[in-house]
Amino acid sequence: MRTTVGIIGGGPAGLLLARLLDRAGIDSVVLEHRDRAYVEERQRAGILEQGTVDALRACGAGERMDREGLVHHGIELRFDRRGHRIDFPSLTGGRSVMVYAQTEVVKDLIALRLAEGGPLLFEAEAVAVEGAEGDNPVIRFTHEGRERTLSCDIVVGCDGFHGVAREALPEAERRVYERVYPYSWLGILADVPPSCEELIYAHSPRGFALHSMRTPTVSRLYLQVPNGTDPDDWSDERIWDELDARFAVDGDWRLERGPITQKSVTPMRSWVTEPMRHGRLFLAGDAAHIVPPTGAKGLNLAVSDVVVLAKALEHWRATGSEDLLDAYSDTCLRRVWRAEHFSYFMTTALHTDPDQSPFDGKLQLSQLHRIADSTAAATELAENYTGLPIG
Ligand code: RFL
Ligand code: PHB
Repeated sequence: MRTTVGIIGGGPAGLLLARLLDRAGIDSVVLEHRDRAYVEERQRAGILEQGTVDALRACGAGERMDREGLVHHGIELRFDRRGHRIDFPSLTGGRSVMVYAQTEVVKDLIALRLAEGGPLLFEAEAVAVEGAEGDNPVIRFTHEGRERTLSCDIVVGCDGFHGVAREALPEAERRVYERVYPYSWLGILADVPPSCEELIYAHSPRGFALHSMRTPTVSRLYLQVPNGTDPDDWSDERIWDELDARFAVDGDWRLERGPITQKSVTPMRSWVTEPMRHGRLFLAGDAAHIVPPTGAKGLNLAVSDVVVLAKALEHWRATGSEDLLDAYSDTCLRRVWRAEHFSYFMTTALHTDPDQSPFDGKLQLSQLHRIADSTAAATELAENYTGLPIG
């Protein structure tokens, strides 16, 4: 097999890149390790930044999102038993976010690729990238029980945190930056209408909680739990009781309960590998960087990486110039590090570190009050949350 751009991974990064290349008339092949149902049902992100929404619309993948997605103009920060609303449009010159699940973005992009685009192979596992230093890199992969190779002009590793593409970057050239947090998230999906119109990020003496949503009838909620927590140790009743305790406010507010349909635990990590390119191999999305989910940035970073890369590839095909490809890693990393800082900030401001002192707890509350009381501090949060322009 031969193609111009070989894409490893059919998550949001790989699928969107393939769509952007289809639209630019550049052929590509997507290799996805898992089957279609697995990729379409994997529960993950829920918040799309303005730039992500714009990018999906611009490539013709925004039709169902515009019909079913929920536009949100703010979030609530809840602490000291009170809610404080952060209004995005007034603080950012009109920006907002969209609640539209990653599962739905992935379904839309897969449907478009299969209907209008080049090959997308499921259950095709890349095992190695070879020859990234030359003009003809090759992906070795297995599909339908056979070992195969895909020859490419360019290879893009969109294969997530556990992928193989970045192994092809020489050890001596790779730098890794990492922080692991001393807590995880227990996430649930529940068949109950959300108890709020906008997301609630709650700081409480018992730990962090987040109220999010998927649709007007499905709620998504998260609880900070210790690392190593087994979700089976948390009965449905225990989960609702703990959510109740962490969201408690003075005054009228009730958390509606309903049947829990999914439960899982996710560890929290910040992690960046640099550079995001080696020769003809490029990395995008979680293959190059991970953020803790508190800032809702992971999917949005995957989208901004591939928007930058698709433009650079288009420029290279049209002019033969590698200028934008050469700039790719630095262009992306600037945005990546901003999102890393914001995600770290949101995480450490809102979670209770098991080793934190009463002094640390007081500083956290002071920081949260500052955001609630100061337009400057709230603007800083709103600009980061709604996302910087891509490019
Ligand atoms: P993905 O989605 O991990 O996709 C990688 C794909 O590569 C495949 N793969 C391979 N294919 C072929 N050969 C191999 N050797 C392969 N190895 C792996 C995998 O099967 C998979 O299909 O990475 P991508 O595309 O970079 O997308 C990144 C996002 O998925 C991720 O950053 C977000 O989900 C993070 N995230 C959130 N991001 C947001 O922007 N907003 C949010 O609200 C948000 N909430 C979240 C999140 C992540 C969470 N978890 C579970 C980590 C909430 C949670 C709980
Ligand atoms: C989600 O809806 O899954 C979600 C929302 C906001 C976050 C993280 C996850 O910060």
